[in-house]
Amino acid sequence: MQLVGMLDSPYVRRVAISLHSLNLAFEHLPLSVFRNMGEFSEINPLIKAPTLVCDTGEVLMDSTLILSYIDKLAESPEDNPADSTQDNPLDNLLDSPVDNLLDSPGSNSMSKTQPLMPQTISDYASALRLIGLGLHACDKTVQLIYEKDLRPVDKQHQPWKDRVLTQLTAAYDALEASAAETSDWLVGSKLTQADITACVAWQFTLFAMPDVIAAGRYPALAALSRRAEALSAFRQAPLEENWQPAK
Ligand SMILES: N[C@@H](CCC(=O)N[C@@H](CS)C(=O)NCC(=O)O)C(=O)O
Repeated sequence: MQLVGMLDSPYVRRVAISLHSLNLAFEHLPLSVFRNMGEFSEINPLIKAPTLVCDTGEVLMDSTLILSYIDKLAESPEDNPADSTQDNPLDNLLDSPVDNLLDSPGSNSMSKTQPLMPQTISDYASALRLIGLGLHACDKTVQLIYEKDLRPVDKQHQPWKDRVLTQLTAAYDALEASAAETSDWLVGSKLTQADITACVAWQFTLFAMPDVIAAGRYPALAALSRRAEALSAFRQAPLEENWQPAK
């Protein structure tokens, strides 16, 4: 299985972290949708990151669809031998928050994986809501980047940027409220896709558009992000080389 795309894309990074958390073996091809268009389009002519090339040859797009595939894959271990070179996902999922801060690449006593989506319908709905907020924050940050970097200055439209910023802030306000309600992970006592997506979004915005969000207004989200970024699954998928998560 190959994951195509750079980890400075939050959509690629949430997939990579999920694959590490689920202990699924994959090859990462860090191709840029801008700088490596030719090579990318040979794999996926739509040039969309993330792209996942399945072992069956099927080419998938869209992080949420890819995650739905890999959740299914993790449920069928006979189809997908766990990668023995990777960390035990239970390090991430079952340890206490304090232990999670201490987990180190190298522990490796894989027995079984925990799904990244909660099992009960109410927790499942809570996770979907939070994932929606995190994805919205990613989408709005990307819109601001494209407006700033791709559109000529004289074509930029301030009312549009203001609208996008309002939407971005609303997403982080809602995530902060949810993070402040729990002293554990966002949904229950185990890391879920809600935590992965929210924390990936948060670091992406701070990295790509550091001036648009008043980070100090989001202490609970920042604390959640610190715990998440300390996990081996997150550390194995840094946003870029030598990158350090914002505190
Ligand atoms: N909803 C998609 C968004 C993916 C996305 O927008 N990826 C960006 C990279 S961050 C991309 O491929 N941009 C190139 C383009 O859209 O032309 C997902 O969740 O995967």
